[in-house]
Amino acid sequence: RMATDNKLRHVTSMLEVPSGAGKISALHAVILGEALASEENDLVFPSDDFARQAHVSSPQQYLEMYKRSVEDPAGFWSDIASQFYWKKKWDQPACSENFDFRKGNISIQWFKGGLTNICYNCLDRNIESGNADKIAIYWEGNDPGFEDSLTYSQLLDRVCQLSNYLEDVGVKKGDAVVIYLPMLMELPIAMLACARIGAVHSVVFAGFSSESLAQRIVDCKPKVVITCNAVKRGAKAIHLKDIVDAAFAESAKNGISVDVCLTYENQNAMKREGTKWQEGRDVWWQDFVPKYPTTCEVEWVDAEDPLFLLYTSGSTGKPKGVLHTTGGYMVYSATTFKYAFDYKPSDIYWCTADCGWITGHSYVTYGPMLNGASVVVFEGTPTYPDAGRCWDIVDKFKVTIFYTAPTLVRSLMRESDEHVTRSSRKSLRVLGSVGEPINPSAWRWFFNVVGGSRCPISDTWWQTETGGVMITPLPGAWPQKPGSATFPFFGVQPVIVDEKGVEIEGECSGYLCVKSSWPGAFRTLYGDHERYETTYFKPFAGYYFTGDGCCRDKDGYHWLTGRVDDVINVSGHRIGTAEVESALVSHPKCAEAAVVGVEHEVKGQGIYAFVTLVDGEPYSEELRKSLVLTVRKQIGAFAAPDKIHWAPGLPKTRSGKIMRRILRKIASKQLDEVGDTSTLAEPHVVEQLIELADC
Ligand code: 6R9
Repeated sequence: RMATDNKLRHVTSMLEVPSGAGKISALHAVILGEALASEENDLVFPSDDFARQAHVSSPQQYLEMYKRSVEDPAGFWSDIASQFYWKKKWDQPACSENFDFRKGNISIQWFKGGLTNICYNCLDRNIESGNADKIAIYWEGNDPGFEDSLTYSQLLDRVCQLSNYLEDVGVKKGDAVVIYLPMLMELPIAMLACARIGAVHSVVFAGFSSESLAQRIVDCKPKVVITCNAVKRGAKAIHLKDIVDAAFAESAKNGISVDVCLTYENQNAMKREGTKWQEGRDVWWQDFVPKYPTTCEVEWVDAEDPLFLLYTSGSTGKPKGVLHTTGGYMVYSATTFKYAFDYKPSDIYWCTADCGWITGHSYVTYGPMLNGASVVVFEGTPTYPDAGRCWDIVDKFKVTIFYTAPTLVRSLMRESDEHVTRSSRKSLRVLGSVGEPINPSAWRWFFNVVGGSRCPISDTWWQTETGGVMITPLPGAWPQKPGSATFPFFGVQPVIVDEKGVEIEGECSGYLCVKSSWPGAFRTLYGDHERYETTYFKPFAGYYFTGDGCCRDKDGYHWLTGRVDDVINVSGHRIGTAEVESALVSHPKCAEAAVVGVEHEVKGQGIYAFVTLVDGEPYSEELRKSLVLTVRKQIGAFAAPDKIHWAPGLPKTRSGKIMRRILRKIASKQLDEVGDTSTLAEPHVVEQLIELADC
């Protein structure tokens, strides 16, 4: 401990803190050491052994790199980008941006004019540098004993066959392809195959309902949808193809039809016999794809050509198609992967996220494969057959880096520690957390019980929109505080602003914004640049607004406090309250609905719905079930309300706006904090709601 304190003080005297580079002044506090020492008990230091071998092994080294990254972003990122293969180098400045809507349209460009291909950089480039026989994917099925693996060269063969097939059925550069698959190896294969030919993939999480899938199909109009017949989740088999068929029927009502539905026969879950089939549109993957050649020309694309679309929830009902482009995303996902997890070529890396979410894009597929990593892909659920499954998998593959979500940590924490301690886990060296704030008690359990008190935890804060990690500890560089995402990644300039959009310095709390672009930033919302500007750049002029609240403590550490908009975070899944409300009101017996998030022990937040029924309809358990079912059907099981609160009326202002602040207090039973209700159109509804709380 003493040694580290001295190290921090020593850094102080050596480091010249530049003025003007905003964030560095906040970091300055940390370097001063005194502030840190006052919270000694809350700090967790990396071991000297870990720090010694880390890519970034001291605050000083971090600060030197960070300083350059914000003072000369183009130079910093160009040096890193040069490590990738470019068919042609960018001929314009590496970065151009307008972050201020008052000066014109928001635009972000990185490496414009450069020609590259992310699939080539993931596969061909690693194979050429001697990794042909290195395992790219270790696949672990839902049921223990089902497993598979692919080396980098085998993966390239599979990807090329699919690329050739897609080209053969008419998919061209810029065309959208929807992928609706569980965590089979075919999922990353399909992503990479699209990227190889310049097609834009849009992966839809296979837990989404047919209606959600249809909504996305209608929005991006794919030529091809890639799916499988069925998947096993725990002991249950789910017919995915039926869901896709229902989505096609729904899309057709909106005049959108899909030419080809490429269906993988997932024999581990179910044989193909009995699958509903539409000749001419539906095609079995196994009958065609393997017949294609295992080499396929690369489509060289501009750095600013789109790579993928990923729909995410916002504060209005319609999901937003977040668009990422190629060059910047490639450089950013690879670099954040390397540093946030201190990745080394000998690591075996496992991220439990599904490729249906951004974490699976950046940290199952692209980031790791750009680094030539061996990645574990797990099809199943972490508690099947029992709560020790994750640690069995860690021991089986000798996983060294394990990246997961706080909700999983909390759910496993409730089970007996024996599920953990029956395994060795000695291969582990770095742990990671993402998706929501990790509460200090879960952090400590993860650190002590899972990581044997020896593995730093990278609590990575970021978003679908940011493409990669934005605020994270670099393991080995900083002493950690359980529950804090710590400091910004290279090139990221987070600021905290007040409600007027004025930057607040030092110890403070407010709205988290970002001041300038980073290569992994999303470039637009598909088909709706105006909504992009309105949602993210207009709330606080001159900044990207994240939608999150954040505190910065006296040492400059960042503590994320959750969403400040109408988005709730259930088990790390983003759900717009408006989406759930519109599903509820589509029920013939529901007149009105208002949804808020409430604290939930395992999920982080639970969904709490206030429902007003159409005139005269009596409450019943049956009706409650049917409302919940409607949400499951329209969005997916993960969005099902935890609680339906019958509401004869909702608290509204005289102008008709629902007062969610009051609903949140009622939902969390903080009745003495309901506050002033005199501005309500009908103040008595609050009492009614309180009376009905336990019905
Ligand atoms: C990567 C991902 C983004 C929202 C984000 C924030 C929350 C994510 C977090 C975190 C605290 C962390 N969030 N990581 N909050 N600490 N380490 O999750 O993307 O699904 O778009 O969600 O998740 O609220 O705004 P996405």
